[in-house]
Amino acid sequence: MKRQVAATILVLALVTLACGQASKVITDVSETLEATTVEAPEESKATAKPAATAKPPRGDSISQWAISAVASSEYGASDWSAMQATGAPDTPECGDQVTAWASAESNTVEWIELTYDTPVRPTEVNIFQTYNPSQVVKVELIDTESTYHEIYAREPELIEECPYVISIPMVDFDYIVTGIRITIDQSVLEIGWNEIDAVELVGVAE
Ligand SMILES: [Ca+2]
Repeated sequence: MKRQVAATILVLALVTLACGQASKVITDVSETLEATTVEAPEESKATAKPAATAKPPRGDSISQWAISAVASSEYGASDWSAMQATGAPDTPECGDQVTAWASAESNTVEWIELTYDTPVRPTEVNIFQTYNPSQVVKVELIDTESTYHEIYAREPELIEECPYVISIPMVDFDYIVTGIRITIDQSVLEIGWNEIDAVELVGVAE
C-alpha cells in the first residue's frame, strides 16, 4: 500500500514537473511572440508609406476672397465701391464704413458680382455684411460657362446681429465656379444700405 502511494506521489510529481516545463515553454513562446510583434508595426508602417502616396490625388479644399467685382451701382468710385467687397474682411466694426460695398441709393434693388482666381467645385459661400443685414434676397454661383445657378433665395429680414455672416453650405454641387452674384433688396425694410465687406468662396480645386 505504501509503495502504491509513493508511486502515485512520484507520478504526480513528474506530471507537475512536466506541466511546469510546458508552461515555461509556452511563456518563452509568448515572449518570443511579443518580441516579434513589437517590431512588426515599424515594418508595416514602412510599407504603408509608399501605398499612401500611391493613392489618386484628390483636390484640395481652398478658401478664397474675390479678386474683382462689379455692381449695379456704387456709392463712390473708391470708398464704398464694389472693389471694397473684394479681399478678406477689413471693416473693423458694424457701421456705415468706406471699406464695404454700398449702392448709390439706400432704398433700391441692387446686385454685385464677384470674381475669384481659382475655379472650384464649391462647398460653402460666406457673405460678410457690416451694415443693415440682411437684405440679401438672392445668391447665384457663376460657373465656367457663365451660367448662373441660384443657391439662396429669401425675403429681406431684420437681423439685429451686426456684423452678420450668411453661410450657405452646398452638398453635391456639380459645377465649377469662378464667380458669385448677390442681389439685395433695400426697398422693403426701409432701414438703409445693406453693406457687404467681403465674400468668401470655399471649394475643392479641380
Ligand atoms: Ca472690405
